[in-house]
Amino acid sequence: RGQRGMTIWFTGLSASGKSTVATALEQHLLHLGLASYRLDGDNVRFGLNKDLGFSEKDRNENIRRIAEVAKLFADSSTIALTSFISPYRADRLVARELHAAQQGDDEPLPFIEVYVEVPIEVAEQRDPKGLYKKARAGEIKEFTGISAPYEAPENPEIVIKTHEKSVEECVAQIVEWLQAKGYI
Ligand code: GGZ
Repeated sequence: RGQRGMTIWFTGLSASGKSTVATALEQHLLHLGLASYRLDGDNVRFGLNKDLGFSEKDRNENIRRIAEVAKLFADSSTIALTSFISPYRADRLVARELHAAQQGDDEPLPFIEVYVEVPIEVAEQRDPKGLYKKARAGEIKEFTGISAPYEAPENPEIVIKTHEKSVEECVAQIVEWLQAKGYI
């Protein structure tokens, strides 16, 4: 049978390395001949979700729409890679259940949660866009990890630590997991 679609859902703090690892993983999968597509702030928050901000309600809706779109990609036999903070456990569960409830196929669409775990001190030290600094100064309200919550996953399929391993090692860890499960 042909390629299996699925969603690989990255979650973690701002500057944890979600997009960096997702981008490298996408390249790796494409080189293996696997159709992959990455959804991130750059192609979603400025388009489909440009009406949404960072209140709890808006983040709920942001994640709900992203989950629906990822499911469509997965249903089209593509590997959807999402890199959003997705700070609320309940929202990630909604995304997971949406994939599990997939109708019409013989199997549910795999949903693989990848927790990009770094201490907040590391993310704040990196601060590539100066957002933590602004959040500390009160110039950005409701900033995840500073003045808004991040609910760490309790049972993610994969945990990667970008402060302990290189991007290549993190990609290899995910690829090995996918191969061991027979997903790729
Ligand atoms: C968190 C914010 C905020 C606030 C702007 N809190 O590091 P970045 O810049 O490139 O990634 C962050 C991105 C988070 O958007 P998401 O769609 O991933 O968030 S969520 O899943 O919670 O809906 C950060 C920037 O947007 N950013 N304001 N207040 N991150």
